Amino acid sequence: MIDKDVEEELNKQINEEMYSAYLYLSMSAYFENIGLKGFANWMYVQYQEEMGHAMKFYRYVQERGGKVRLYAIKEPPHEWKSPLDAFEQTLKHEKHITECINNLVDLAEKKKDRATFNLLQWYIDEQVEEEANDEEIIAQLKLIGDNGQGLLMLDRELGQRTYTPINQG
Ligand code: OFO
Repeated sequence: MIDKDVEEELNKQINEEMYSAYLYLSMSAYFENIGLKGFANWMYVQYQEEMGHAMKFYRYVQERGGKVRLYAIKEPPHEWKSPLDAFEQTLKHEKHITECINNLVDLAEKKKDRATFNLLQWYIDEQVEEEANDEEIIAQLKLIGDNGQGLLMLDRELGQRTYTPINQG
């Protein structure tokens, strides 16, 4: 049986991941509306990944004999100043998620919950990758500046991203 405090924090994290999915789906719509279909694709894949993150926690809580609680998802923004602004907000959000995961690791350690600690290692690696991806795109967008041709080239590249379902345990 899972510790009640751990269960509660994992349920809150399911909500954080669902909000991440909502945020990136909103960004996907924004990019599509401004004619950047490749960026929209990239964000749509990110939305799918976030749903995978939420469901991995969901499955885990159930498997440990806990109770999943689905809290209300807050409304994400629906407009950004520019593609660079959207990706800077994405990185800021991912840093917040990294902090949430680190807090969960601290709690699992405090409670000597080794199974949860083990699960969280996957999320730690995932956060390193996500922050690196966002930083790379931010650097490219800064180099591109006002160059429309460069933006369209990056749009084509981001249009290649495909979703690989994650193992939900
Ligand atoms: Fe973007 O990693 Fe989950 O939230």
